[in-house]
Amino acid sequence: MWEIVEINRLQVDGISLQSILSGKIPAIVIRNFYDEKSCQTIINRIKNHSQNNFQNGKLRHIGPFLMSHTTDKKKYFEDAKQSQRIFERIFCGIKNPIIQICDGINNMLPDYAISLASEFQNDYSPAIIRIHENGKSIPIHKDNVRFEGKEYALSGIDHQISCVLHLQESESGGDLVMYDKQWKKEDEKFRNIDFGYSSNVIESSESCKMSNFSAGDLVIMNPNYYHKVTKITGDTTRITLGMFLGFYQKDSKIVTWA
Ligand SMILES: O=C(O)CCC(=O)C(=O)O
Repeated sequence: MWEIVEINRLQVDGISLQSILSGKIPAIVIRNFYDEKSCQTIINRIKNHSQNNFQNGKLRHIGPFLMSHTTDKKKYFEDAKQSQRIFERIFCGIKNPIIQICDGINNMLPDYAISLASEFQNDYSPAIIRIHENGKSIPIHKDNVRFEGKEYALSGIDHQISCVLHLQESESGGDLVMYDKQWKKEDEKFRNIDFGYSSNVIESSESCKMSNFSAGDLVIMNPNYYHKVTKITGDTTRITLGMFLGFYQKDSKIVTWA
């Protein structure tokens, strides 16, 4: 059975990460990875960061996403710089979740050095906070900077892993579905015009669904496997912090970005 593995913080090891990279398991969920009270502090600060836009549903994310800037590097790096200052304010005086995720990964792979990705002295964006409101879903897609990010030096990584920290849950929906199928170039014929892929791409592939997330849970997955997030319902927005890890095997180096 291809199933998401739930572990606690003490059980994490390099083997589990290897299993994600090889596709043996779709994802790991680390329960209570980040403390709930700090999640609440972050949510309150996000609301204050842009009160009007939060209330009228216009604030969709904080921090740029490289995949939305594949042909506009200049803007991506400008926005990335600005996002670092915003994150500093949001995480001021509490444990920075980005650092906590990096420390957690470093504990799993102590032989690797981990740092924020940079290119010609430009730092990449360290993370993206996503605010998903009622009715929002994320269609079937994959994330693969080696293919999508050809303009960026980062596209030279060997492997990519995705980390999603849950900060607030919606009343219902917002489930993560993962398919036992890796993206390959021939699949581009199934690509939608705007974003994601037609469901034909995962036809007859085994899938698994994770639906009971709580604030503070961390999901680690191989984003080259097709995945989607089901429709969110209810008045409470689903808020997550996402970041990627890129592995340079030969140099035992991990870089992070969003
Ligand atoms: O929010 C999630 O659970 C997954 C987000 C996602 O699809 C991604 O990071 O590629």
